Amino acid sequence: MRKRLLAGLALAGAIALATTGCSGSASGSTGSSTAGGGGAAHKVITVGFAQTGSESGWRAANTQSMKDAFSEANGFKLIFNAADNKQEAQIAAVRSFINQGVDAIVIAPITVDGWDDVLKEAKAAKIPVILEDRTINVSDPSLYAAWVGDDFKKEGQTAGEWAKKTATSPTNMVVLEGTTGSAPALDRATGFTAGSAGAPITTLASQTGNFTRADGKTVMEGFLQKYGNKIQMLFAQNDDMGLGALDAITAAGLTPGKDIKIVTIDATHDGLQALADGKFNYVVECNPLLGPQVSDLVKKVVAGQSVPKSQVATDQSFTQDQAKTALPSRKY
Ligand code: GYE
Repeated sequence: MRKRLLAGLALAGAIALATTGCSGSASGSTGSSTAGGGGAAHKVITVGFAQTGSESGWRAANTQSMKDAFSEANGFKLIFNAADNKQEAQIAAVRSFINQGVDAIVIAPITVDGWDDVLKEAKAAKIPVILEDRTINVSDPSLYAAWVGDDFKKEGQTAGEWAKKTATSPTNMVVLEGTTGSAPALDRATGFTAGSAGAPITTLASQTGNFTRADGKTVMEGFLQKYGNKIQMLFAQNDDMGLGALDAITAAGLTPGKDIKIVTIDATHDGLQALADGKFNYVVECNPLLGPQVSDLVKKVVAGQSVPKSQVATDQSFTQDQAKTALPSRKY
């Protein structure tokens, strides 16, 4: 009963927004929290969060940031699901949130494609969807209210520019790619190509390591078996795969950071430690602490307020010396 009434209010709110031109939250529900002030009690906002999985240090920091932001003390009830990086499992989690009648759904989409159907179902149920971290390809952008995340293409470009500066003579490179079909894997590759354009770099091999240490190690072992000491540079699309590769490189009798120059993306604590220790050569940051921004968006969308369609976090990059300075106060 109550749910239906709320849905009705949501529809009225959506129409009102549409007619006033605030299309940013057209799919927003207005029924879940009372207006601020006036002493009225605020209703708890129930949020289903479909996380990718637990593949990396970045992901652990992102999950923690989201759990902290969507706390009971902040007025939320969080239903958390981690999909082990399986798209079908993530879509099933979103469907279950819809069936539970949550007030809002947050998704960190594993891959860019395949979202249309379930997002249409959420829209039909008048449940707003907010995307965090990764982006998606979707037929109709009004299927989600907002996205907040990092600029993966720029991260790749920064890594590529470093590679170009470093490759002063012909250089053989291998690449450890992230999850196939994910926005960061696609965009970091595009960005790297743009940033390193014109450099005398030959890519010997490029393969997915699924953003994990274990696969980074296994795939790097394969690269080393095939190409041995021909490999002079490694671009790992995240820290964890680079960290896994360190084991393989050392086991092959080579010195990481010297025989093989390494650039990674994320700048987690472990990644910056490897950089400070001279095992990595350059690390580009990707900020995982998105929880406060996402929870703010959810509150506004649920209250029927208009929100920016996309918000991009700012990232920096680190040399070995800069890592030494940054490490003591690094939060993740
Ligand atoms: O770089 C990687 C993680 O989507 C930006 O996913 C995120 C990526 C991050 O597993 O470590």
